[in-house]
Amino acid sequence: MNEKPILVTSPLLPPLENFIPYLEDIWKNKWITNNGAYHQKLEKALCEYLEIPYLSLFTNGTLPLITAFQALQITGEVITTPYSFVATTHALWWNGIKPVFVDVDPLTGNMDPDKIKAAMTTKTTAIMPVHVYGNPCDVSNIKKIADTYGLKVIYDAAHAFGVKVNGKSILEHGDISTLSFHATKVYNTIEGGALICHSAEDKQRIDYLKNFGFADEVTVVSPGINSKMDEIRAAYGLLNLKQVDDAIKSRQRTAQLYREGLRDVPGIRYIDEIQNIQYNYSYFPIFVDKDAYRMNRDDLYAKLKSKNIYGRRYFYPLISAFSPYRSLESATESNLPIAHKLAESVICLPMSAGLPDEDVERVIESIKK
Ligand code: T4K
Repeated sequence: MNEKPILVTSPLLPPLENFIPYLEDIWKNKWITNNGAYHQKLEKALCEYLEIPYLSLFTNGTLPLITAFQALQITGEVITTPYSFVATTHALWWNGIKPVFVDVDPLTGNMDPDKIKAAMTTKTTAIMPVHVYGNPCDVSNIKKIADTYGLKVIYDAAHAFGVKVNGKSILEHGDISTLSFHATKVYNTIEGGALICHSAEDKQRIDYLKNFGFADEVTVVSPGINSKMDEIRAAYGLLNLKQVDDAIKSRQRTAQLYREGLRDVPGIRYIDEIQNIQYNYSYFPIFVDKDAYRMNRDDLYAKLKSKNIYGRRYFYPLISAFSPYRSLESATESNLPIAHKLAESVICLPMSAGLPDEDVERVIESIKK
């Protein structure tokens, strides 16, 4: 056999010849980090592209999450989801906040708002949902609960670059949303991320926080961190922004091929699209029902690997199953039955801009056989 490997994803890279003049300019100016010209341009360009007023760039997608809790001075307990990448919960741990896990919606894997109230205690201060795979959370019900009980909402929108509901950015919701621009994401700056807030005052404070807390040369307003994006990655990000629409279109085509190819395969489920949502096609998860498919997820995963097809089990194990968190009361399997079921049945299929149709067909055929 040894057909060529098909990886779960492949980064969107700007054309090298277009990047070189940007590098020459940076070399000439000798301004390579600390809110340089490319950094400022990229913040502005991203606000325009995403149709949001305030965005602060960060060096990755984990630090804006950590900073969000600092900025909002959140303490005590935060209600969150176990069905995500581990950075989501680590952001609470780094702030000395206790995570309280609640179960998820069986169709999307997003936090189930009906589970929030029962998880609240006198120490609850905020809710941290995740738009998993770029599928929007039930933002209106989450807002209702947050408003009723005076809780903040911080959305981990790492997967939700460019996603819209009824023509409006999903990033408008919550007190803060954060993005990841990691190499594996729909839009990347190699490593990178952003924090989206809703006022100039909040952005100002967040910009202080990501620069050690400096408000000016002699004033530190709070114990900030260093999370500034450098000029080289900001320039790279400007170039990638020019091709992200085409990249999303290409991913959409792949998603369409998977949908058509896998529609009638017994025991294989994928997440249906909803009409009023503009998706970014960041991931293509399938969920394997071992009885109907007559093979369990891990066997299919191994079978695909043996054919040089590398899906990934995002998000298995659940965050609540990892050693730092598994002794929490909310981490028990009986509290999170749906999250466990999804984590044990999911495989994210290969998905990247420019993935050749014949590779997609090879994945489909391997699942069908
Ligand atoms: N919140 C959520 C919900 C997240 O999903 C993430 C990150 C974060 C927060 C934190 O954001 P960051 O701090 O990371 O910006 C990946 C990513 O490292 C991570 O960013 C992402 N979520 C997570 C879901 O997936 P791995 O360990 O699966 O990546 P890795 O290195 O195994 O790469 C996967 C595949 O991508 C490789 O098999 C091939 C391809 N690849 C990867 C890289 C890095 C390339 O072709 N080239 C590359 O340079 O974590």
